[in-house]
Amino acid sequence: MFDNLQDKLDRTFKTLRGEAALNEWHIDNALKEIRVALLEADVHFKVVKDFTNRVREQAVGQEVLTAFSPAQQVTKIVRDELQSLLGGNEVGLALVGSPAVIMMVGLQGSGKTTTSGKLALHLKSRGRRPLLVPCDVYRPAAIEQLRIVAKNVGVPFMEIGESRDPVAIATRALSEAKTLLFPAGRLAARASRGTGREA
Ligand SMILES: Nc1nc2c(ncn2[C@@H]2O[C@H](COP(=O)(O)OP(=O)(O)OP(=O)(O)O)[C@@H](O)[C@H]2O)c(=O)[nH]1
Ligand SMILES: [Mg+2]
Repeated sequence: MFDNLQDKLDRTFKTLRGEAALNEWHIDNALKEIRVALLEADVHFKVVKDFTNRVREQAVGQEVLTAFSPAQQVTKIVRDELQSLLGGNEVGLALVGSPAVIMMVGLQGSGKTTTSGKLALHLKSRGRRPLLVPCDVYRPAAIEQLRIVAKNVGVPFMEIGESRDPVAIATRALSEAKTLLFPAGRLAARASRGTGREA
């Protein structure tokens, strides 16, 4: 998704680079491309609208800095705005405890299951060992969906059997995750050493 966005932005900036001076027409054309690129990258249309408005305002109203070409200036504005759109600074995922627990909460259909799969894949690629656990016990299809997602991203999935008690499921998930992280031998060794820090 981001590769596609990058390609599109690169192409837009390349077109601008050929211009000695940028007028509103150039900027609007570039923004049209950027708008499509962001929408295709799944950015909400209101966010896209605000974003392109902010870029346009700055690009049109800016003073001409002779050290930079007009295209470079527009590129910088877009870059700065994109960075602030994404929150300004990079903030890592706060994973606390071992096992670290992430609970997905959200309205129906807001993307909890899909995001769980993406997160699991991301964390797996960073060397963590995620376990996906369904605590939505009211819809059998939700459990099945998470099972399929887990299989697709290649991470373990905890079967909940007949249990319909989310607290009991979550409690068991913690101990299952511990067993996954610290198989029997290692768990016993840790207990006898009585060490504090966990992986
Ligand atoms: N465009 C887009 N669609 C998404 C995204 N994440 C999820 N979806 C889609 O939104 C729909 C609902 O996603 P789910 O992950 O099932 O959402 P959920 O919150 O688990 O839904 P419930 O379990 O029914 O409450 C699915 O059709 C997903 O493919 C996303 O980032 N972008
Ligand atoms: Mg779901």
